[in-house]
Amino acid sequence: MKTFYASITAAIAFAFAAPAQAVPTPYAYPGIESSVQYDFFAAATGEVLAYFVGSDADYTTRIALLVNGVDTGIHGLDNQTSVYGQMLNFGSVNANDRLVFKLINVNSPTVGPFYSDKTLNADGRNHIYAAQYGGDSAIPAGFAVGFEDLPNGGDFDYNDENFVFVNVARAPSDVPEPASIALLLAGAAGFGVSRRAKRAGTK
Ligand SMILES: [Ca+2]
Ligand SMILES: [Ca+2]
Repeated sequence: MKTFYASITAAIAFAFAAPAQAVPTPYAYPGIESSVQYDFFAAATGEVLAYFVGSDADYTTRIALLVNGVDTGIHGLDNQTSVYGQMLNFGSVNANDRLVFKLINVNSPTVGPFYSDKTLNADGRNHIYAAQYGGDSAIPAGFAVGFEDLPNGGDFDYNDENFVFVNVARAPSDVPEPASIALLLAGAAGFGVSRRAKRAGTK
């Protein structure tokens, strides 16, 4: 019996120690330019970390960071050689420092660079999509960001190099996701219908 309980305990411990590896959600509307702008800030005073998620791209790219408009000079996580969960430390920043991520094309330097801030992109296109990520066994919780590496947005699949950035917050003034707006509108419309129905005495 002791052995039975021991193996059950071991099985439970294993289940909690090695959860299934979740992967940040891919961009939901490939082919369509993301309309959501992201203004990133340091959530707290401390290190900003980048974790490599994956890449579906022919170009060779790396990630870099501007803090309050100044390039840290640190870049890495080559998309052709990095593995899931590989980390790059951008060093320490102060809470509320403005963060702009920059995708560098290593072999074709005339392509890009592309920034998380759309207004800095030479083509004026939005080259990232982003979403909160809860973390997994290899990558902590943070902001999942996928880059589009083609000039003018190319195929807009936003999977050309993907990361999770840690110690990053989004500006509260940013516009909500289109999906959230649609839900809000649907909710408001439903509320209006039920009020009208009540007034008309049909329900
Ligand atoms: Ca791709
Ligand atoms: Ca692409």
